[in-house]
Parts: sequence; structure tokens; C-alpha cells
Amino acid sequence: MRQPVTAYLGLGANLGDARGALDFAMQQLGQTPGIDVTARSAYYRTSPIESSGPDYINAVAQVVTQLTAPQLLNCLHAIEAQVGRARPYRNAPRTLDLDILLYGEGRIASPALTIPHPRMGARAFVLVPLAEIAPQCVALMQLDGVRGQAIERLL
Ligand code: A4P
Ligand code: MG
Repeated sequence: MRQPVTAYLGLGANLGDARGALDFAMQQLGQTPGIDVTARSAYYRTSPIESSGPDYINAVAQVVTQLTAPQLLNCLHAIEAQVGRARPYRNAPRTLDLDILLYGEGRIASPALTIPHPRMGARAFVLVPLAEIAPQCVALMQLDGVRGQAIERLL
């Protein structure tokens, strides 16, 4: 059996029942063979960054997985499809977006899969929830750099 790897996933939605979509995704992740959800951040309301439409709900989950990174991405795409994710154009508003932020110490550089996620260091909607559950993964200088981006922790 493969050695388990700790990975961090970004969850986001801003169309329809965004909170419901994140609840569904957390539940589906937990039920997927080879994936254990070991920590999850609070939900955050965030203003769209390089995107449009209503505010987003964002969160980060820590998982321990025996899946390879491409297998994990396939599972994320399958969960997105179940809530009707459409891709009319880049950064379009979406019912659910699931990204792999970090996969152990892994580094992958291909268009289909880039790890660490190439834009995560510039986005409060990733860094703030990630810092909540994995402060060792986020540098203070990175948080300083996104201080101007609107983000509200939800209870
Ligand atoms: N892909 C490559 N690397 C990865 C990875 N590490 N994780 C590929 C997931 N997918 C990865 O993704 C486009 C392609 O990226 C896929 O074919 C996949 O194989 P997508 O989910 O179809 O489209 P996307 O989500 O629009 O693209 P991307 O690049 O993930 O967008 P971003 O940069 O994550 O931005 N504002 C707020 N407030 N909250 C948000 O959640 N999200 C975005 C999306 C923009 N603004 C936002 C938010
Ligand atoms: Mg995505």
C-alpha cells in the first residue's frame, strides 16, 4: 500500500447554495476510499478576486490520502460535477471549486496539475483558512501581502 500523504485542499463556491456545496464536498471527501479528512477550517465569506458574481464561501481541508495527486484531482472533479460545476470561461462564478493546494512536499508542474497551487500565495481566501489549520504552511509575510483582500470568518 502507498504511504499516506497529508494534502491541503481549497474549497470555494459563489453560485447557488454555496455553504451547502461546501458541506456536501466535505461529506463526500470523507466518504471517498483512500481519503480521510483530518482537519477543516471555518467557512469564510470573501470578495471575488479576478472573478465576478456574489461573494464566495471559502474553506480549506486537511486530508490524509493514499491516492496519488492525479487520482486525488480526479476525485475532486467528480465531486464538483455532482453539484453541477460548469466552466463557461476562466474564473467564472462557480457552484463548487476544489483545488489541491499542497500534496505533502510534492512539486508538480504541468497544466493539468500544478502543485503547490500556483496562485495560492497571493490569495487571502486560501492563506487565511490554511493558516487556521496549518500555520506552519503560511509565512507571516504572505499574510501581510494579502491584508487588503476582504475576508470575514463565519461562525
Ligand atoms: N489544475 C492545475 N493544477 C491544479 C491544482 N493544484 N488543483 C488544472 C486543481 N486543479 C488544478 O481548473 C482549471 C484547470 O486547472 C483544471 O483543468 C485542472 O486540471 P478549474 O477548476 O477548471 O478552473 P478554475 O478553478 O477557474 O481554475 P483555477 O486555476 O483553479 O482558478 P483559481 O486561480 O483557483 O481561481 N475569489 C474568491 N474570493 N474565492 C475563490 O474561491 N476562486 C477563483 C479561481 C478566482 N477568484 C476567487 C476564487
Ligand atoms: Mg479549480
